[in-house]
Amino acid sequence: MTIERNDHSSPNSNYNPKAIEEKWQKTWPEQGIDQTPTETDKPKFYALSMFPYPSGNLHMGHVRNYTITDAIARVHRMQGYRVLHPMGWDAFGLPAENAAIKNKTHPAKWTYNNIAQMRAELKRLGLSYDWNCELATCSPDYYKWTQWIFLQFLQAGLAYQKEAAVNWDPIDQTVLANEQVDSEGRSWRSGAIVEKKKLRQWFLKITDYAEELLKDLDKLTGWPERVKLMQANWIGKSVGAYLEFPIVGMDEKIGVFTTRPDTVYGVTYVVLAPEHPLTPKVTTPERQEEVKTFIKEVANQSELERTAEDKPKRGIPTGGKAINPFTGEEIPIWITDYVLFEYGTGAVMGVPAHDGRDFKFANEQNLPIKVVIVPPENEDLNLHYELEEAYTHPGIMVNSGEFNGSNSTEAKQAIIEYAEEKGFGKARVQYRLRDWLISRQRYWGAPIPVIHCPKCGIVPVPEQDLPVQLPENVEFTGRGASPLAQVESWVNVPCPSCGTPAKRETDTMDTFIDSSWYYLRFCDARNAGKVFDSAKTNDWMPVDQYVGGIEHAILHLLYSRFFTKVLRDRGLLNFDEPFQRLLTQGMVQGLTYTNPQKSGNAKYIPSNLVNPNDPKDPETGEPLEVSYQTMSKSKYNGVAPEQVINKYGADTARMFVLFKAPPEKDLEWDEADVEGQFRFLNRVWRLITDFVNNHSSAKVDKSKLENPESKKEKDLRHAIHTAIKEVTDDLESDYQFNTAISELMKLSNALTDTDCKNSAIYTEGIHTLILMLAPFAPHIAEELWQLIGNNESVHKASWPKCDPAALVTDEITLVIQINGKVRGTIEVPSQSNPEELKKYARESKVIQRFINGKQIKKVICVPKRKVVNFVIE
Ligand code: ANZ
Ligand code: ZN
Repeated sequence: MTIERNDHSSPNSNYNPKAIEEKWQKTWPEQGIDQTPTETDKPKFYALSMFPYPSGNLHMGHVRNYTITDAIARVHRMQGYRVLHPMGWDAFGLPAENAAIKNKTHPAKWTYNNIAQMRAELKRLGLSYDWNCELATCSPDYYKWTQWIFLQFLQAGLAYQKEAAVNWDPIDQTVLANEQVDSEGRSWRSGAIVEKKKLRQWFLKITDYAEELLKDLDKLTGWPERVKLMQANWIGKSVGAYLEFPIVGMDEKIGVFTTRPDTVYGVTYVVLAPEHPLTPKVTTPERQEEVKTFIKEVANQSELERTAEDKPKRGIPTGGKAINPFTGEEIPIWITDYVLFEYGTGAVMGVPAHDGRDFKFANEQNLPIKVVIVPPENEDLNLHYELEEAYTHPGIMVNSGEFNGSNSTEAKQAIIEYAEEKGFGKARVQYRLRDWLISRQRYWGAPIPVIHCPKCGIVPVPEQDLPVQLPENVEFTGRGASPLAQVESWVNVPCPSCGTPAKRETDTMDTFIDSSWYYLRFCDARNAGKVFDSAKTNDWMPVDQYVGGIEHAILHLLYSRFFTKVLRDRGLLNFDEPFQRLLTQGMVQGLTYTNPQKSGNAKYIPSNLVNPNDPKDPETGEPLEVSYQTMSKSKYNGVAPEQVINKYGADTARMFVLFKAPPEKDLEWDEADVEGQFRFLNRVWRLITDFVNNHSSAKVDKSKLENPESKKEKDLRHAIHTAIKEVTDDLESDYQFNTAISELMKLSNALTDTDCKNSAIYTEGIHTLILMLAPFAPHIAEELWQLIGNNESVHKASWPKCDPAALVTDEITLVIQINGKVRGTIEVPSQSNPEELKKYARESKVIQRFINGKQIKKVICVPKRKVVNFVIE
């Protein structure tokens, strides 16, 4: 394979990234360099970036994410793996629909235009994607299978419809999952304060997998601890008891979930969530009005408002009474806002002496406080001592009938057993995780493939009728129900089962469904007859390295893990976890000018309006604060990838984002450092063009390498192989690209400074530098590789191997002591580590002679002073 060289790359010209990058971006696809190999004799490596939402433009966060994954993919190819490195589009979702309302363009048109634009930008970065596996979740040949998977869930009893109080986003006019409401009770997308509304909705039963999703976090040894912790907290496992409190004058009982059955003798009231079906039943006639008013008030509060720590707890008595089955005592039944209907049983036993929240509430409402656990050191201080706050720790039980004197932690189990025996309770495990609400009243998503028949109920769309395609002629108003509901010709269909006139489901699926399985489809992206060929997907999966933003630590990763487990249980997959290793890359931050004087919201000033030497508000002249903050449009601190590529080339942009910070840390965008990388690539360019002009042998004469003639040659070879070792190690230990690139700079300096430019070793050094530059700056590396006379692509070449012999430069003198006294010296390789030094010393003649059968008690090595001391009897 020969490659025509154009003028730009003649050995005498300057580094011209634009020409080089355009040339190779055209040539590589022609040569099929980035295609996924089909042979299976090599170990596999699946490198994946979280696929983007096609918003229209690439931002620096994308550039960083994709460059990291690309470097990882390229290194693995050179290290002998067959690599799958795909890219696609998370292409359904609200912005397309909002754009449609605003600009009167169809969401599909808007989306595909954006995809085309972003694809072109991605291509300019030299990312080694196999574009043959490209997919877009909004395309019918993808969402056909999203729908098919939904039907798998339906068949497995894991998809169901129920009436639910849902999170309603009043701006986007849609329902949101709990995960899409932030900690302030706002919509993750529109920022609106989320309201509660009762609607019939579709759910996926993720709670069936709660325990496995929690337990299997232990298998994810390649995940950041903090992400695993976030998932564990989200799943929120609590171990405790279910206890029943009979209601006075009724047959029914109030079931509560408690993590502290050991406090049951201290219950002084029971609380129902206002929405609890028992609330109206237990309420006495004279209290009905007040209770109704209270229920209405609470209904408008978000979960967050109801449970906020700093807010006073509100509640009222219902007039009804229950009986504590352990004591036989009558206790009042209350309703409060802080007891949530959706958690546990929606009812709580109030133990003010031992629960902080109950303590506050009881004090405010003058409810009795009864101590049943005392600190171990205060055992005799029992009964009615005045608590200043709830005693929430374990201790010794008092006022607790036959359990008095027991250790409260140990008594938990005994109390549960007692309750079980008497028939008023049992052990219970409770998860905070709720079922996943997946229906959206929106157009631009995959239609839920079911038909509602007045006779048969919910009927799945038969597989041969998939996909249920989105109708094209739809009016986008952005109001109320799904726009699909207005398209009568689409909605009205005969029931597939009995033929009766029936109606299609008009809700579409949450887009997080689309992204919960795309990584499986990439393994067999063009399969028209199946969701994927299991053999292929089982071969490539799990993803060996997944790279993406920390913002997906809960939602996307938990849902994907859930999907994998369900599809495994449906017999489609043979593994438990989708992502072997996870790298959450840090944010890209830009220089941010803020005027803090403005009351309320800080005012951000675009940098082009500011003199960096004297930053002032251009309007008011007030001094500005300068900081680094995550790049965003609203802060005017972004840098467009396109600008950087136009000015310096993609290779410089790539080198900069890899060099500036370790991948998981935040990165401060700094033009001076970008220029630094550009200068480095220019130096490499000159170094190698000089080499070509003066030498230009592409082959390394192996026979001359192993026996360097002079000390200088030896030193150079040492520098080369140290670089190989260091770069390889840096990549193996959590992809420390920043230090790897520093090592390349050192190697480049060593090659520049050396006197032995005519030796075979120098040629080896030039080769090594280009090879190791290739994953980071793929275009310049390819150009230089060809320039020194290679025909095959550098990206098909093998990663250089470190020759350990070359790491040994010369010898040093090691002092041998016995009991602190110098007994002799030996020559040892200078690179030896302390263990090796001890070994050399022990094997030396000096020590053999002196020890003479005596026992060595200890060997002390002081590598800095080059001393080994033997302590003998
Ligand atoms: C009595 C008790 C005594 C409790 C005590 C705690 C301490 P986690 O760990 O979050 O699972 N609880 C149960 N269901 C609730 C609901 N729907 N809304 C609000 N609170 C609820 O917490 C479990 C504890 O939270 C339960 O244990 C219950 O209060 C409360 F000294 O029962 B506990
Ligand atoms: Zn029917």
